[in-house]
Amino acid sequence: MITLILLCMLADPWADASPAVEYGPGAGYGQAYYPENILGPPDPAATPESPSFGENNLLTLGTDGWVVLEFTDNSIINEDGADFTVFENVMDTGSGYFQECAFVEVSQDGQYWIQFPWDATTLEGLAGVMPTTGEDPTNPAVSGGDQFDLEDLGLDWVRFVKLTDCGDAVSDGGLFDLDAIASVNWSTGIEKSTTATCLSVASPFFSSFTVKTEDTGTLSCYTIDGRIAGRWLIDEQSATLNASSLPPGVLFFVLNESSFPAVKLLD
Ligand SMILES: [Ca+2]
Ligand SMILES: [Ca+2]
Ligand SMILES: [Ca+2]
Ligand SMILES: [Ca+2]
Repeated sequence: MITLILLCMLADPWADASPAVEYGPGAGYGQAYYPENILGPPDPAATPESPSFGENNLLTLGTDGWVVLEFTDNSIINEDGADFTVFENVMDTGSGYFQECAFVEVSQDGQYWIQFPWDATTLEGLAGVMPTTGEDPTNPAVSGGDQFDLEDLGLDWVRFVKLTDCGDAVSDGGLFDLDAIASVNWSTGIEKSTTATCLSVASPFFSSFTVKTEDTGTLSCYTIDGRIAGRWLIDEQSATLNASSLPPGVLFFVLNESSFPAVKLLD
């Protein structure tokens, strides 16, 4: 069995990409700045009394509109307490909060989604409820925004978050304006393991990796077109190797090729 743990040195806790969006009626605000205005940290100038504004900071989804955010250099993982925070431009008006809400779903593969349970009366389980403080966005004790705990869904980790404007399902102030999502508990490692002698990896962003194997021997790395990209002698059951010379794209790692069935090409 080989286990590869791929580590990225340049990871951050923020959402890194937005692979899909569908706007609803009333959308438009912030579209010229999408997706940069919903990636990275929340607006550092935001306070409860003077929340974020400006199309470079916010994206309005429109009635029933939705957007998917992807974490490509980190995963959100389940550890004690809240695991990520969603920031909207909720305003403290002095007589209450002006709230525009969204449903929150998470996914490991971007295909299968699980929604956080929500309550239309208390707004619990929705995003767009609590204002942003401007303090450390990765610390739920001070950050404000709306926290979500993967424990509630029985998930160990996710890499996608989907926000859907509540439309008419919730009696709120209007249209949800997304500022950012911050991971609270996160990991830069992506673990792949196999009981076979070969596994493939499609991530070009890792800068080092750890190999764990029950067998020692020679680990070879090939590109998808069969060129050798790296070869290492694994003489301990755990070794950390530098990946900086590996090309991007799909890579195949084979432990002890002699144990790999030979293929003969016919011409
Ligand atoms: Ca990130
Ligand atoms: Ca948790
Ligand atoms: Ca708003
Ligand atoms: Ca933003």
